[in-house]
Amino acid sequence: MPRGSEPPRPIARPCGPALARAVFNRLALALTVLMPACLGAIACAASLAVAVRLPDGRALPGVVVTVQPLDSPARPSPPVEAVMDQIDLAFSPDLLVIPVGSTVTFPNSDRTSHQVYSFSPAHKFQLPLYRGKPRAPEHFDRVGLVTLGCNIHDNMLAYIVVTDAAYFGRTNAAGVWTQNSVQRGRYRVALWYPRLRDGQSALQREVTVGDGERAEVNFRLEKSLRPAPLEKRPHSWDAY
Ligand SMILES: [Cu+2]
Repeated sequence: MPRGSEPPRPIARPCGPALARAVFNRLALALTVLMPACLGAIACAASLAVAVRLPDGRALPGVVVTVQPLDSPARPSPPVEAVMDQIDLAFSPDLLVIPVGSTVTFPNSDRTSHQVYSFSPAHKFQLPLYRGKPRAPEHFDRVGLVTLGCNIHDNMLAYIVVTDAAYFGRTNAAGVWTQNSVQRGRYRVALWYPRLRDGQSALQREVTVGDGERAEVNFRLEKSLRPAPLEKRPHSWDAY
């Protein structure tokens, strides 16, 4: 019989156990192909650790750490939707670090009304006297420090750090902040904390992160902390 006249053969389509085996084999093949690339990427991933200590050597928790690339344009993190509540006549939390372009909602969980405001150039606003949930979140589209207060209660104080940093966070109880999967390159590491007295230059440091290495930056403050602004009020900026 000429080849062209062979009767059409049914196409074999695996099903049941055969289908499971076929899927498994394909996954195994994909993993075999991809694994060397993944291992390479993991091997190349670098980490950055930033430690902050007081002049007497004690660790300082809660410090805001921002990391900006020096060899490339800013790479801000994606915006987030954050919440800053008002509980027992205090902002909660009273320190937020958010990527530029983020929004913050200011619910009021107290029985009394609050009137939240900011005179900071990075975001001036005032919410009308309210309880419960305000109408719309505030949009923070400029980099900078925003200091918040309440027109009714002078002891209410909070900070929002709006940043376009590639990486950011806060130091933990050991005074250390660590970022994994850092791209290689030169960076400027900067610190912010409400009670710092050191000058700007002492609070910044350049660091070069190479492939696969753990880079470390150690800050030892030169000056002791200024007194907490509202010493007797609850606050959380020491937390992390
Ligand atoms: Cu208030």
